[in-house]
Amino acid sequence: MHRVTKLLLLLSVAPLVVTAGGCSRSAGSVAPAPSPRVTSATGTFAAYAPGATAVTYDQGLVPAGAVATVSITQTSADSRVWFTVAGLLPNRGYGVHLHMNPCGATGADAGPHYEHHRPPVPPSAPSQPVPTPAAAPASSSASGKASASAPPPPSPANPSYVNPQNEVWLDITTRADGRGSAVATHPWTFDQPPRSLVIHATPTKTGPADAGDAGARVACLTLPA
Ligand SMILES: [Cu+2]
Repeated sequence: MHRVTKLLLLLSVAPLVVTAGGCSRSAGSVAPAPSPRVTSATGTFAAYAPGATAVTYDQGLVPAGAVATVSITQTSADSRVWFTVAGLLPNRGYGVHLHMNPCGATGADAGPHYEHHRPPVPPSAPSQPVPTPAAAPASSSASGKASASAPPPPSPANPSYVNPQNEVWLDITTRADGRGSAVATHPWTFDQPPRSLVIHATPTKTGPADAGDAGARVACLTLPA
């Protein structure tokens, strides 16, 4: 009986204590949402010079004087990249991506694509047409072509990793006036800062063997660190 009484007492007091501690200044003190972080760069393309922000490597495709702007906005949970350009060839497709390194004397200096660390689960692709051995009955492991259990490793041309969900692709088709723009949004933020935007000669491919390939790097805009 004693124990029961004590227990009841405790139970009836505990909520009071919690309430008393928890209700201080609760009204009107909603934590302000963190303001989005914005990184942006604008540049006028010209032949390479040390320290240049915007470099054209092929003035036939990205004429000197073309102007590009990129703006990256990140909240705590997602990101949005906006790209606009003027002064390119009219009615033409270009591949555009964020890359890891600042621009340099050659297109290669921009390094690889920015690739998000946590690749999305490969889409449950309509199972790759498994070559059905025409008449050969159960050739077991003889075909040697990998049991389907292991996930595909990341590779420069693996569409499971090199895709616009896992990287930042901003391909454009210019209008008749040579302007173009693109927006890419992702449900993640950058775990490393991309340092450049690269314009390629052709639209980005997505095939199993050539995912991410967009031809020559014809121009580059350096982003601030
Ligand atoms: Cu690229």
